[in-house]
Amino acid sequence: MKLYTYFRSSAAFRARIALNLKGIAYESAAVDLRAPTSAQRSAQYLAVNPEGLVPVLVDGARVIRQSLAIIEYLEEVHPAPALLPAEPDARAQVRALAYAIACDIHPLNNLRVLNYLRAPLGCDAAGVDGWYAHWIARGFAALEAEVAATSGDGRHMYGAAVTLADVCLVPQMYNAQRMKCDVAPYPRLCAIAAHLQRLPAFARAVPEAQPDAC
Ligand SMILES: N[C@@H](CCC(=O)N[C@@H](CS)C(=O)NCC(=O)O)C(=O)O
Repeated sequence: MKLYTYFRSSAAFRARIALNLKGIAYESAAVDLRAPTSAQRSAQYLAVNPEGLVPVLVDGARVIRQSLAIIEYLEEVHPAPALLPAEPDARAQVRALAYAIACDIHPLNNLRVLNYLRAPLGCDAAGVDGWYAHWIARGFAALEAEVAATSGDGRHMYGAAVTLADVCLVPQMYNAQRMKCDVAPYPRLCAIAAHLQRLPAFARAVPEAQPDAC
């Protein structure tokens, strides 16, 4: 398999964790999102993904966009270890936690959104940082309350095994800390992320361990 990735992309980070958890070897194809390169908007990359976003997974003739679609594809073709529980309500709860991050926090703080705030909207650095921190705080406060009920052991978002929700939390927590957001008000999320970050599949997926890291 081949993964179009960028070391700092949290959506690609999710896909890397899932590939590692499932023990799937893959080749990395780096897409440098930084200006002035902005390779995600090159004609060559837009031919792979017209959305101009990473990650993209290529498996033979299959080209799969969107990190959650990629992870659910991996779940279907490599069911073990499972990232979704077997029981329907539990699956829905895990997806709800994952979507709260991937659909409601991450898109508001994506590179193209932050760039649009800078220009044309004219926000200064403090305004952009404030925007970022605001949406982390709104999202993490809700998740902190939710995991009080869903975590089975204080080390996982749901139950006592790694799920899709954990795969989404770690990159979001990594980015929040990189952006110097105050995460102290979310001790449960911090404890879960601290545990997960030590697992080899998560540790090998971190931005600084990627071949394109610089
Ligand atoms: N919903 C997409 C989001 C992908 C996404 O936003 N990727 C970011 C990096 S984390 C990106 O490629 N940004 C490029 C840009 O904003 O120009 C997914 O889950 O795959």
